[in-house]
Amino acid sequence: MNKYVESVLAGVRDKHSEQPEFVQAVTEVLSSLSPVMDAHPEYEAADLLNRMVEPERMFTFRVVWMDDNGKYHTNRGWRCQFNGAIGPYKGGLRFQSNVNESIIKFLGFEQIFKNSLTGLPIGGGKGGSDFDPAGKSDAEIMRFCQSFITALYRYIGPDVDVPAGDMGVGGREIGYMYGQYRRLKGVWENGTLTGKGMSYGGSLLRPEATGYGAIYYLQNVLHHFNDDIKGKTIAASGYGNVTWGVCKKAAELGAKVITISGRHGYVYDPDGVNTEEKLNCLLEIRASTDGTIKDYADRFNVPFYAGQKPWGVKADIYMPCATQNEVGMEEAKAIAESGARYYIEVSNMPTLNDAMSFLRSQDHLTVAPSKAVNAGGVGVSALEMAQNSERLVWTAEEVDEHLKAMMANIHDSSAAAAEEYGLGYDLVSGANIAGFSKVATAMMEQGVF
Ligand code: 2IT
Repeated sequence: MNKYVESVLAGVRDKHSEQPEFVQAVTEVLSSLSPVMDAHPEYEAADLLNRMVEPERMFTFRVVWMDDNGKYHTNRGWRCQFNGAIGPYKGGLRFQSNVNESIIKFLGFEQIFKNSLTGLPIGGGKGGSDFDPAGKSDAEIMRFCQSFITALYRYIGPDVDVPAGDMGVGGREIGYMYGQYRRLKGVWENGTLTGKGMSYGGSLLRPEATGYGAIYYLQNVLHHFNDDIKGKTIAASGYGNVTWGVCKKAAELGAKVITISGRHGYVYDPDGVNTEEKLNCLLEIRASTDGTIKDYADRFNVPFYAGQKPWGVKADIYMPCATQNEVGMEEAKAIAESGARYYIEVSNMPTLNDAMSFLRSQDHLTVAPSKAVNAGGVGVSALEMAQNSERLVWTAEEVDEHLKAMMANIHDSSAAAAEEYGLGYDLVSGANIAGFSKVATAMMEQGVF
């Protein structure tokens, strides 16, 4: 490993030992950058890597809200404005009880390179709260969102920082946040949030974009091997917005998603999650306050494996779509033994470092990284910003064309970056190098700060 990369990594591990997810994400990216640092000594001279692993700014704030019984609750909110070298900070908000500084920083760090890969002018950011939306009424969600944005509104804006959804934050939450933002600022600045409803400036296809983009990316990988998606079986995890989009596009292209999963276990549906009724069932489970993925198994009379993950099921393609760290060493071994040929990460950082190294070392497996595969989501968010600033609405066909071209470009530029450094068809290193290079160039050109 390049000495400079090694020293920066050692520093991050030392300084942030209490932030394991952040250390993991930094390790994954920096491990790919040795050949770049060898070729560009000027980056070390400018101490570029130490600058990149430190957020430009990050803040926490108090979010107080009242439940339906008149009782007060206090949560913590975060926003990390990690890197603004190529555009306004851009990234989602995650509402989940396990959210902490490490998780927000890992997501923000990933977002820098992901957003760069889209080819659009967006910097990296992320935010959220340790608020748990499960079981909350609509009125409670509204009061929480209003309180959250009251604390944050001074620090965001269409040219400053543009939040969006992530886990626990969908169209409903974005609506309540935009309503409060508009009330506080008294201006029509709908480009300050993305993932909006269509009635006030949302983009067609934004809900589908992450899942559709992942399948388009997969098609590019298959194309590289003269392979085709038609007839393929896909083992996926999760059952949220991203998994839904993956199932929908896979079905349209003649592939079958045969597993989906939740906290309590996984569903095996050999016919595939591919009818309108099945796809809608996912949406219903997500929208209900007490639904679980087992409801799907009961309704469609397919097996449910309580307490288990789908890894090891026989499938052509694996697509983890649930959350970070869902695949450790044990799961990676099961995946390698399953005979699958493609491991396509979708959720942010689903694979632990050692499991990722193991999977990448398997000759029969092609591995693709989440920061490239799931970039269609934030990419269409950037298209939503463009539509908002132009005060017009693109058709679904126009958005889809852009999304397809974007995913092809992300795949091709990653492959080209790996090739340039003599790494062969290495989509993981390639994505890190391609994403890094644009941000590095912008930082160098803008001087030291
Ligand atoms: O992880 C992600 O890229 C997102 N949650 C979407 C971010 C965005 O700004 O659309």
